Amino acid sequence: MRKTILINDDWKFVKENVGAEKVFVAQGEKINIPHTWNAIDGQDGGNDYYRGTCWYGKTFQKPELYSSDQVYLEFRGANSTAEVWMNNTKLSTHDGGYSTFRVNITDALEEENELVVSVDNGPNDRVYPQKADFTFYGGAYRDVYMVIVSDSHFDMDYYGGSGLQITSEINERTAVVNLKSFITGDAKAVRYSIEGVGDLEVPVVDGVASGNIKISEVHLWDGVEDPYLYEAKAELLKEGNVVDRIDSRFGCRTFSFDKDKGFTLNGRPYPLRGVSRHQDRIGVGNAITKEMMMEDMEIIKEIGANTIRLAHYQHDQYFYDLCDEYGMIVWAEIPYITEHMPNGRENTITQLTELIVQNINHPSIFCWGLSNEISVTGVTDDLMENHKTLNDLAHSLDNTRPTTMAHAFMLEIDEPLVFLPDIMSYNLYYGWYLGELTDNDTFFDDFHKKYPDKVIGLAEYGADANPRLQTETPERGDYTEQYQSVYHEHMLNMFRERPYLWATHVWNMFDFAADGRDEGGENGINQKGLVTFDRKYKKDAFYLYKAYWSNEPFVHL
Ligand code: GCB
Repeated sequence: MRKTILINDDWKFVKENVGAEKVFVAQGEKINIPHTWNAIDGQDGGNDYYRGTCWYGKTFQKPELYSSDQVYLEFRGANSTAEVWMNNTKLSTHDGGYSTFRVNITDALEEENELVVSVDNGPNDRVYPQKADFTFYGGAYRDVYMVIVSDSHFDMDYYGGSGLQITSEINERTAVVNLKSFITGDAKAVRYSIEGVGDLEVPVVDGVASGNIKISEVHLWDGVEDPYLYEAKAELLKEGNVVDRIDSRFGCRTFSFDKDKGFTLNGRPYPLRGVSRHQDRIGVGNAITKEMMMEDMEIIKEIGANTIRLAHYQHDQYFYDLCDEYGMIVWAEIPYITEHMPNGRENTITQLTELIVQNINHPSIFCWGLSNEISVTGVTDDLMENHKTLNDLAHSLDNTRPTTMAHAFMLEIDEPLVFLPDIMSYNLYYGWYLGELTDNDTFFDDFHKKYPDKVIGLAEYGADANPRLQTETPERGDYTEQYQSVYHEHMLNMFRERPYLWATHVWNMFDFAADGRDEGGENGINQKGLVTFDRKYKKDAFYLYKAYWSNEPFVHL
């Protein structure tokens, strides 16, 4: 039976590129994971934070195993390239700093083991992201697990997917739930069950087991009002015994993106008004805890948002879980951002595959984001081809959700790239970086007039505000809380008259580190958050949104 052991504690860390064999000799600093080496220097401005290779090491005794057991290490996120070594043998390399990856260490195990992991956040031309307005904190900054399974098991190599994929089709009050697993080894059958509904045994054919369970009178997953989750279980059977088991939650819902009504959920218009989230926070960078994630979610709930764009990369599994539980409508995306790199095509493909395969069961996810502002340095044939590949890939891995993109304002609305994804959005900053606030209105009016049949949304909009800067005469570019509020009040009123927008996402819920910045009285921080980087101070614009979005009466003292 599967055993999952958290192995975050008691690692050694060396902040220089010493090489695998020297990590323990060098007597590294004792640390626990989650860990980043840029917690401070990635947040202090100057764009001079350490980007390179550092080393993590850990010794451990061989766990108790049956002879045919398989042992995997599971890293939930190491930014951005990780190499895993066991007892001086390199076992694998993973490119991409925000997705889960697994390594089979079974054959390398000895009685006493030295596990060594190099993590590199240095620049290169093949792994995304390389250029963007946020700090690329290096490190093994999410949980690490050891997973022990018997030789027959639900697939651990399937891009780090859970080995169980759940989709549902809903007709009237009945849902037909498809459960599908990928299996390693020679087990012959899988028993699926949905708690409170029923179960079903199916054979394994060519490494795949698939079956449908019907739910009559389905309880829908219905957004923030009623995010109902079902519990599914898959048991792998060999000679009558259960040899592996995985659990997954899922939700049943229908939705559409309509050119006139915007987003509809379970048959009714469901206006999406929301925020974007970067994961990092002051002092710890991206090495955040579950409590911090929960705090973020509570703040997002308090403001009354019903959708989150999880920018600009794959977020922690725990955060997607929270989105399921809180009923958030999620835009999930890969960090294919700012500048297309011809040598990075392969990486966009693996990152998108990992995003989708690892997250396909989350009912909160409603679209897959292919890229962000990728056209700022021009739309080349190579970029276009790559997007076609990604768009097709997303459809082939998941035919239940649309693809989307966040376009830069300078991408002409007639460019073929605009309409490449199923639904699309623009990032607009009129009234902040350039132009007038009313240019936002005009942009959408012109677009809608020209393309009334196309579904469009607003993926980003915002203005920086430093709470230490206050004024009675707010003006664009002054970094005051007052201007931030003027800006957002205009946008809120603009949305009211344009119900066709499929979603709007404030940039950003929280201030975040962008070490290249030095402006508005702060170093290294993008201050477009409605809440400060330490989550301690809610800016005036936070309360503005709360007044517009939340049903609760409140007094802001
Ligand atoms: C954008 C980017 C985002 C930046 C934001 C800004 O369009 O997509 O990553 O942080 O603008 O604040 O300038």
